[in-house]
Amino acid sequence: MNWKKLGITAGLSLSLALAACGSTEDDSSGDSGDTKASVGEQLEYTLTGIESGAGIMVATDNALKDYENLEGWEVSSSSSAVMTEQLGNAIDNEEPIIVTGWTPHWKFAEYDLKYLEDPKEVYGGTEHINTIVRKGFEKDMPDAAKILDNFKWSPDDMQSVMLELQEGTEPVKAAQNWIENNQDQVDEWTKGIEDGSGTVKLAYVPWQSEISSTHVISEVLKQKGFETDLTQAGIGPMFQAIAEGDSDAMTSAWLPRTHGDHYESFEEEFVDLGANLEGAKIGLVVPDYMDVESIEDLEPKE
Ligand code: PBE
Repeated sequence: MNWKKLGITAGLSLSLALAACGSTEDDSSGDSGDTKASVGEQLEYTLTGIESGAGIMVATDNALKDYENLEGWEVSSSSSAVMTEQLGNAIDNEEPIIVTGWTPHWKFAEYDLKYLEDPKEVYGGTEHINTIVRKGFEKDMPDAAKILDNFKWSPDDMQSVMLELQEGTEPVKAAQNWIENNQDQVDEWTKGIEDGSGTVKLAYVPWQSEISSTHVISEVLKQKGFETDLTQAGIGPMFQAIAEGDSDAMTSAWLPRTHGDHYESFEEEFVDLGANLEGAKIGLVVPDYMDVESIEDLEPKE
């Protein structure tokens, strides 16, 4: 089956596939004594992906090409929500699963997980998340631009907002809660800046990480008298909106690898204000109980 072609149902039916796979394992162990199905066999050679178009999915396609031992493997595409649901189900049953994962993410607060080593560095090393604004924004709205430029937080900060979103708190409320608990840090971002006016147009991809950063900076701008207008877009269209001046700013450029392609295709057409978060990461993530340490430990499909 070609998982890549299927939408969200692919993610849902994967659990059925896994269940079916479990029983195959039982049958075969009956035949061959204590021979255990390999991780690849148990997973039907499928990595659990997220939305196609995400940087991590592009990197995963590269991993499938670059690692010879991943011959015959595929990545399912569904959504981040389905991925985390499947991860949770697998962990409840102590079953194997390999997901496309990233940091910051609440799953690391919730479960014992590990990144598979990536000796070919297909997923890059440590990443940073940058704030990017349209050309002319700093001139048009210097105070708002200064706040965006000062915005800097840690993976733990972002993870805590993501966890609240996952627990069902509305994004605006989750952002307000974080600000309330971190007012000193926020005061540093707005230090010396007069109350402003006007609307700041923020673009973001509706991933929890981006929902978190965008709502936090939006609430901070609102505290300083600005209005904000939040638009959701895909990652490519988001870069394009900034490049064409339709949006003022975004806080979600994962670099250098994850969104490097988009960054390069619009380079020179926006202003990069630098990192708002250091220590991000993407890769293949598995539960700690799995006996796999490196992408190279996985076996090719027979
Ligand atoms: N993510 C979350 C995105 C960026 C933010 C890692 C899923 C991506 O892969 O493009």
